[in-house]
Amino acid sequence: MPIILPLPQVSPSKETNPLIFDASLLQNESNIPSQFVWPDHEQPRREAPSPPLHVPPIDLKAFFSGEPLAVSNATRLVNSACQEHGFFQVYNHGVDSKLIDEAHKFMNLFFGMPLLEKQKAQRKFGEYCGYASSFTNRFSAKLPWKETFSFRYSADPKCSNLVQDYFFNVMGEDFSNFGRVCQEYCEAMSKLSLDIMELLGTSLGIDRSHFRDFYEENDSIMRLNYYPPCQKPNLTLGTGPHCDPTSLTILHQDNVGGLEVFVDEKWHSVVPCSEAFVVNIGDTFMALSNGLYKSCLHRAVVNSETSRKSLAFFLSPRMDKVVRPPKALVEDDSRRIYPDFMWSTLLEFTQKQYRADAVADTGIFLSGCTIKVDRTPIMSRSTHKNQAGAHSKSLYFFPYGNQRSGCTGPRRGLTRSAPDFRNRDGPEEVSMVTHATVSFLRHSLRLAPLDENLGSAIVDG
Ligand SMILES: O=C(O)CCC(=O)C(=O)O
Repeated sequence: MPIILPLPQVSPSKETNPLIFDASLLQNESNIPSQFVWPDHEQPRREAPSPPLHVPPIDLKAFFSGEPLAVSNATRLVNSACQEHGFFQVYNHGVDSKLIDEAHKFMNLFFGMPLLEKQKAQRKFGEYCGYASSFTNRFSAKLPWKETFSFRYSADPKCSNLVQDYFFNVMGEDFSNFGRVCQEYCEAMSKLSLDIMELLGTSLGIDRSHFRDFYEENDSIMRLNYYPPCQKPNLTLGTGPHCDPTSLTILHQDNVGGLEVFVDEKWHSVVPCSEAFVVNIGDTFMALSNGLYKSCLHRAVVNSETSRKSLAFFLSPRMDKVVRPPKALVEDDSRRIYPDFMWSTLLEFTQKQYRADAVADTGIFLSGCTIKVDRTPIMSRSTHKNQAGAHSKSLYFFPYGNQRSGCTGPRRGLTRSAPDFRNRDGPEEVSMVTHATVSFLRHSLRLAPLDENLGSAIVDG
């Protein structure tokens, strides 16, 4: 049975030799197509299993009891984990275990369907919602060994049935139960994320309702990840190394294991626990905390025996919210690390111009105020003013790890340092710079021969 077949055109300009990722065929193949083979230095091959990461378990019920010792334990653990790597777990979280089981059950049914059925919900180029099988129609190298199904959730009361309606509209009536379960699951995640925002606010010493209020009407993304078995698991990755551009990720993984986090120059595994959710800080919250809490590089590995599933809820603010740290986090040190921006701007950028899991290797990386493509500076502080046409010494780009957190790329020497720009000039100029520089980035990246790297961080990461 052939594995590589022509795909119907989705985005004509990009598809000269597309593949089809049909898990039912590929999972038994002893030779995987070369497009799934990652470069040597990014392959997960290893003699010994990755050491487990200490991901502190936080008892949310105890935190909300208000009992002083429980509160101080929870905030201390969260504070140190978030400053170090940004990962912790929550248990006693109040989410009904039956709902979680149902979501896993429907996921199994969905991903077990024939490819053509799943493709009814095929994600379109530049969008983040829909079914994607390994992004074979988008990229031609370093393909992830996975299928995903992503959809939007909004906590705005005007969008109360968004998820359910989406399922109905793209998949038809037969999927209304699946849609209902996903709607309920997203509502539970939205509620849980607001609780976690109280915990994060308290741990940062700010008003506990500050972040809860900020995310009250969140406009988030839910993604179902399915990783089929792979006969060459040491050559490929289920999800390439990336940081989440969103605010907070709440992940429920089944008991197979595969999530890994890059800390202290090494990959560490996150041991599954079905009663807990794994929570990690994303780039947007990193900016909101003025860089105090880290968004850290992570990836998912696959194995030869068992398929693996995870459900990821990516909390994001309402599109028009301005991401700006609370005063209490900047008043001692007036040096802001990131400029103001709106989530909608970053989302668009990540969808259209950027492939998160390719950055470590392929040469788009940021160092101080210089953007380099294939190690050639394309923009630096000194040239920025003319090229971008913006009156500023700042450079817009996104938090991408930080030296202090040890979040460096998997290959030594490619430092993912937080941009060394400072906002001392007030919001007006900064927002102008934000727009100008985003346009500049788009322009530059389009000109650069980097088609492979343009894509969706949200979905491909
Ligand atoms: O499946 C996992 O464990 C990780 C998923 C992930 O990092 C993502 O979906 O962005």
